[in-house]
Amino acid sequence: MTKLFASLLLAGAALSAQAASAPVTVQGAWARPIVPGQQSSGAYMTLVASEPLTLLGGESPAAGIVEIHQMKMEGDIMKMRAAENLPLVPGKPLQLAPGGYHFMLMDLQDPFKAGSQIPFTLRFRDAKGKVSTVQLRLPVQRVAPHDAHR
Ligand SMILES: [Cu+2]
Repeated sequence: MTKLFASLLLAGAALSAQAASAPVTVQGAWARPIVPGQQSSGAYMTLVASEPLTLLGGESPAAGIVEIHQMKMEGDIMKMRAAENLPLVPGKPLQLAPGGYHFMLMDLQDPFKAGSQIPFTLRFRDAKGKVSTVQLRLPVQRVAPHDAHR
């Protein structure tokens, strides 16, 4: 494949990603405020896909680096590690919540003050390899929204 052809394909993919929002609903999304000196924040939400999707990651102008992380108890120690992507089973909620999967926001460009909102983009890939996105605004607050699942 020539370089030109490859870049045309990429441009096409970017256009279709903007045209179609991913077939997924996002519930109870929020991000944690930071205290002075803190270098990172976490973002949490519940995702329900209506077709098989893979969560590829997230991005935000408020953070230079966004990674999918997983917290897991290993013996007595809580460990955090990066996950490259997460598969979504249609109709089965995938929870990103404190103590489990979460988005780790690093290289923060925003003070993440309680009461503010952070733009956030989720990126998904469907079974055919097509990439789509969902745009959100994450409320910055100290606790999870209560009525997320009602
Ligand atoms: Cu983390």
